[in-house]
Amino acid sequence: MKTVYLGLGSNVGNREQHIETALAKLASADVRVTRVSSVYETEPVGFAAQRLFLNLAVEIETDLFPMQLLSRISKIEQALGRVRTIENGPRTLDIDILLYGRAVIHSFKLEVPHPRMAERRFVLAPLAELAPELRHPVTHKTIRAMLEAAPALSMRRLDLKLFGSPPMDADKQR
Ligand code: GSY
Repeated sequence: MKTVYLGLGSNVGNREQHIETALAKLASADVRVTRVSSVYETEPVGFAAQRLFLNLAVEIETDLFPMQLLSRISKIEQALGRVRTIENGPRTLDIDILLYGRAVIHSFKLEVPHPRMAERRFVLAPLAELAPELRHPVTHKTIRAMLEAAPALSMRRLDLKLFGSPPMDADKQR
């Protein structure tokens, strides 16, 4: 069983609903959604002329191998109507594998840890809620330290309840 961290983002249509649906689809016999961060509304990075994103991080436990998990995630993105048009452009829902245990993967289809996570405050702020002391398996920096070093970004934490009662039940917080 591996502990995996995912980053989710949406900036098209009903963003909250897309995230709710994705979380519901993700939870399955072989994927246990263990913790969900707060949701942040964030300034778009990469392609500025688009709507603000909602971003969050999710911790799951799974026996799926990385490529199996990627395939599961791609199906969820497609079910939510994701079409890749503009590079770094708007998306109904994007799910990135940020960390898969301590695995380091460089394949044509998948890179883990996510290669751009160090530059992305919209990834690190929610992830730091779940796992501030977790270390990046290559740089060995903690997520907290990565967040402190990340470029500034306009963002605010929303008071949203997703997937039951997140941000997580107090007894599940570490
Ligand atoms: O996979 C990342 C998609 N994305 C985002 C995002 O999720 N949030 C923000 N704020 N900017 C982004 N730019 C890209 S690409």
